Amino acid sequence: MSKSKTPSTPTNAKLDELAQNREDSTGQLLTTNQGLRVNDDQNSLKAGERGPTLLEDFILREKITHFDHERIPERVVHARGVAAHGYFEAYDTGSQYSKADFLKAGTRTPVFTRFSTVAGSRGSSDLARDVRGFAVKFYTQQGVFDLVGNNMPVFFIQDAIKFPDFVHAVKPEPHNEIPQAASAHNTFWDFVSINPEATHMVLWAMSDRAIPRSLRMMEGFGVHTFRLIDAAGKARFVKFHWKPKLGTHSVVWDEALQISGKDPDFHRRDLWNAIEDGAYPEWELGVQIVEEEDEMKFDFDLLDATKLIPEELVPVTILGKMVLDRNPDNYFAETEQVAFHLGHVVPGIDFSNDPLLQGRLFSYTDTQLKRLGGPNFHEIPINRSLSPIHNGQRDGHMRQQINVGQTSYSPNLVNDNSPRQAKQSEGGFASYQERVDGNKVRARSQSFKDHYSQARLFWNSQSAPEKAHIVKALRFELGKVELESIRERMLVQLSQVDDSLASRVAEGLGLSVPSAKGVQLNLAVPADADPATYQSVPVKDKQASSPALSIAVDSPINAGKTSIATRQVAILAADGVDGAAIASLKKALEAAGAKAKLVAPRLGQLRPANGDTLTIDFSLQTTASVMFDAVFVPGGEKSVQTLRQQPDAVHFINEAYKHCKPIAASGAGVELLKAAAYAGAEDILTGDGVLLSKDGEAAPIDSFLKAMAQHRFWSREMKAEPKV
Ligand code: HDD
Repeated sequence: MSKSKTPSTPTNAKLDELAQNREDSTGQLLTTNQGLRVNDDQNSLKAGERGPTLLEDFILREKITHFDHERIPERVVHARGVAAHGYFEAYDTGSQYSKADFLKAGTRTPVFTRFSTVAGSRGSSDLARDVRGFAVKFYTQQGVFDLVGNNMPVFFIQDAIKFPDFVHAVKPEPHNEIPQAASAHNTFWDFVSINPEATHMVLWAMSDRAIPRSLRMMEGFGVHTFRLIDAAGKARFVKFHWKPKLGTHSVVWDEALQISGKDPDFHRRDLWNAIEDGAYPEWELGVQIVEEEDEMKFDFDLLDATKLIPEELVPVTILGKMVLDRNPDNYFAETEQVAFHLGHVVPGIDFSNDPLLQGRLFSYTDTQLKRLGGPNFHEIPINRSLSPIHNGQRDGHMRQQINVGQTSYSPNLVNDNSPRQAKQSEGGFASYQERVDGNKVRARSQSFKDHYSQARLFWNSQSAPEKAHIVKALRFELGKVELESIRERMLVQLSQVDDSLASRVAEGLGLSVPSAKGVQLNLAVPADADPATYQSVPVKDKQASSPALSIAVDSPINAGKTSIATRQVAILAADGVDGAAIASLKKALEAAGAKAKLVAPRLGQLRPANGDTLTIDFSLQTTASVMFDAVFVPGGEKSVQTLRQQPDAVHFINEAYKHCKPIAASGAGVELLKAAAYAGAEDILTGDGVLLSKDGEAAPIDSFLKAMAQHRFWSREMKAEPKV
């Protein structure tokens, strides 16, 4: 149940403005929508107690009619999402690059941020293998600015005209609407196997980035090249980045599959709880800046959304931070009705000619018209700008504003030409005057045609465990593909990236990598086209790898981010457990901002050996190891004996070990670990990230906390991987 907001709940100008639309029924009398107090809401109006219901019953009709109309179309993509309020605070770096007011040092701007998966329906699981949407609405003093990005810096296609095809291919297949929220099916892989421009993004989607541990632990990217315009009118190209304070971390695929069953709301719940607990998620916003004169200096095109700028070539300049500090009051009113659009910009921010971006500039308003039912969606409270709105736009469904006066046209003399155009010096938006000249063509620039170099850069930049995860993901996904021809063509695509990648995937599929000779890898061109016009242009790799692309614990993204704040630890216990060990672990975890939860064979009160009582948080039936980051088994002969008799307790350890999580045990707790050793994990007691203390010794708390900062111990699973 949602906690009521206390007066100390953080607020900001947007939240204050929303207050006029909030309704709180606490202590109130029931009314109709007309404010009429209702005397009986349990019985419809009938002709006699056992007679037919009367048409006269306006109360029944109002209630049922409203109910019948409750649903609106879900978003055609990014249907499943979760959002939170917060603020963006600018550092002193932004003003030299952009005249946007919200980037002036110290300025605090309210934001509403929505995270989403892409392919699944509104009710699908949070842990689908998928790209995550990362959309931020800034309520600036100069109007709304939306940064509508993803948690991956590139995209599947280069031109917006292909978006409906791509989405149709990844969504459930049209004849039977299977599978839900999954790319592991024929049509997705058919599409990407003949659209080589997707190859780079496919590797991202098969990587650990597609199964985040938490929405609070993922990066965000604006993907396209945008422009920042400074006060003197000078433009620079930029790529936007969000860097999470808690580092970038993922779960493993087997874990994701199980979380989807045990708690499909895992990410949603995690975000909600963190904010309710005051552990406010935080990201820094940064930009990679490219001077206009350097536009052509790269071996890829800045306008091509399937390419990233390696951070080693152009480092990220941090402009400010975003803190999410308040959950919405109402999911539908806020999270569902929020309407993002790339075309919501403020002076100081402008576009590039990226053809994917250009098409998006059309799509977002168009989709809101359908989804939210008309042109007044900007008046819905969550979408309302904080800066005043004055123009000649009038009427339409559900108009809220009551525009006074005789004129709704411009220019006019009847009302002294009001509202008049704003000069740039008054904050008027003027598009950047880029010089453009060219023939009207339907074409793709030759500079967009290298589809493999950056896919290879990404692959080369992954640590050995990350590579192993990509291989396994491809084996899983292609294993679900029913047509062998698609599997084979994908192997050819992968062999263009890296031979070992292709052969490792092929082995799992029981195939060998076919020769690329004669295979048409790009079907998005006429069959009789000259291959030179569509084949990938090989670029001599200037950069073999980009450490910034890895999310290994020692990668630059995670450097120095050793906090274990908000991590969840399961303490497995039964009656007779060593209460002192639990107390000291809880104390240490609390001090580090992490959470300890007591998991026992049943709910209720636990009776430790020292005579205390402790409240059990979960029974073994109501939770599972996949809900936690680490596990601790305290000693206490009786407790451990009980747990050893419980298959769920043994499985809990077994699974946590398999998912490479830190495990600690003190005293007799080690016996439960021994019972959990499975084939391939006989050395569970000596595995990396397993911390033990003998009877009479203190629990290995310090080393356990340090191990948690390592996130996972991939060496355990790497033992089973062939050396490459
Ligand atoms: Fe999109 C929603 C991100 C390409 C058309 N998109 C949507 C959302 C995000 C993105 C985060 C959810 C917004 C929310 O939370 O309400 N989309 C991206 C990124 C892209 C991208 C990072 C590539 C770089 N999108 C893209 C293209 C098109 C669209 C090429 C169409 C030509 N996207 C839409 C849409 C959606 C949408 C159909 C569905 C719901 C909505 O807009 O409001 O208009």
